[in-house]
Amino acid sequence: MIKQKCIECGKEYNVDEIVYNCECGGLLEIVYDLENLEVSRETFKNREFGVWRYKEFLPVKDENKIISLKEGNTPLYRCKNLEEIFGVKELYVKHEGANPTGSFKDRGMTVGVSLANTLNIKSVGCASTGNTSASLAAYSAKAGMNCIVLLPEGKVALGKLAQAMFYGAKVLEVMGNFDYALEMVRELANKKYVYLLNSVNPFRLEGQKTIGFEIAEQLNWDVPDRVIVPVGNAGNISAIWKGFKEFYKTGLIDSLPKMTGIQAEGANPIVRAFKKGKEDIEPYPNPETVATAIRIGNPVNAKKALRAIYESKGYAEDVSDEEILNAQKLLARKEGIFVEPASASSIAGLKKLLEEGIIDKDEKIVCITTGHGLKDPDAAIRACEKPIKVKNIDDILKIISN
Ligand code: AN7
Repeated sequence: MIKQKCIECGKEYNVDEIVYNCECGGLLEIVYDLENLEVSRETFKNREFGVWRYKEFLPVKDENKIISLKEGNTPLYRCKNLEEIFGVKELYVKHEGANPTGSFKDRGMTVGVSLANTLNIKSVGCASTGNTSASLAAYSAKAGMNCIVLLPEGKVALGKLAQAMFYGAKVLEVMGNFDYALEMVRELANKKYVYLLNSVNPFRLEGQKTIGFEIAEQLNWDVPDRVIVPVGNAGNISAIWKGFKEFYKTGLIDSLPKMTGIQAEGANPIVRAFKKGKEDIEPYPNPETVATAIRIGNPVNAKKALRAIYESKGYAEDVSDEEILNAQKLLARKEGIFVEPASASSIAGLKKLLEEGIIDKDEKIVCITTGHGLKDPDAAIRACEKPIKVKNIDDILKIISN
């Protein structure tokens, strides 16, 4: 039996119950009867790649209810040029920007919106720094649901805003930051105006855990020593860890990676808690960073994320905006991978932790890049020299010969 279970008190809820938190206030997670799950590495072999390849580990069983845009199956790039620059043995980038709407959120939404579909939900909603809204807008459009998204005014990258609008969501700009927008959409959900699809909804994380599954399969079941993840609302790092643990418990893999979370200096409540050895965060009142996707001061999944980091003997570190932008450029110019600023925090974090001696140069490392570079064209253009205007061939020749 698949259940929703409180990570604090253990109280269980059925999959068709609409609850976002336990009555004790704790976060919920989805649990399976893993002991009785009959899977082997061959189970998946002849199936299509993507999130639903791992259906035994997912909570929607009626295939007619599945809303999919063929998410997942993202490339895992071996990054030889960065290996040389950083002096590490084996480095990979798992590029989640290659998903249908350009971020890892699609993995969560295919499961969350499909689950909503099994419940005959008509209206869905979320607060978002941008990517969640773009993804929910797309999946709810395909499902024929109404969609309302609450965005922090003036702080959502242009590509994401364009997506949410174009897929047909009702877009509300909240005069305040993401944390405030999330408070409001949670109130709408509690009053049953919308089904909430932020990552406090544990079904979202079920889709996102397939990042861990894919990494294991793409590396021929030889699990990396470390996975480095950009952290905002802290759902994804929790989800990826859950995925690895489930593959471990069912005997599909025989080791686990150290989960390493990276935040921006201006929005780093999890890093602060980690460095004090705490299980809980103190909300960070006025988050600010160029990486608007992770401009979050009060991450809802902080407890799950901190547990993942402690359990896996991982780490949490913050990086400056300058380090983020430098890493973003380096990844594009040395490996041909264009990611948005938040995504480059995993690369910036790797560099910093190598310099600090926290990460060993002999480790096999996977950095997750969470969103596509085209999401934030303004940030990209700001970081580059202006194009040069030319009138004729002489102008061009002059420039080339300089
Ligand atoms: C590119 O879209 O929170 O730690 O509302 O878009 O799971 O929150 C986005 C988060 C990292 C952080 N990278 O992931 C939203 C939102 C990118 C992101 C994160 C986000 P979580």
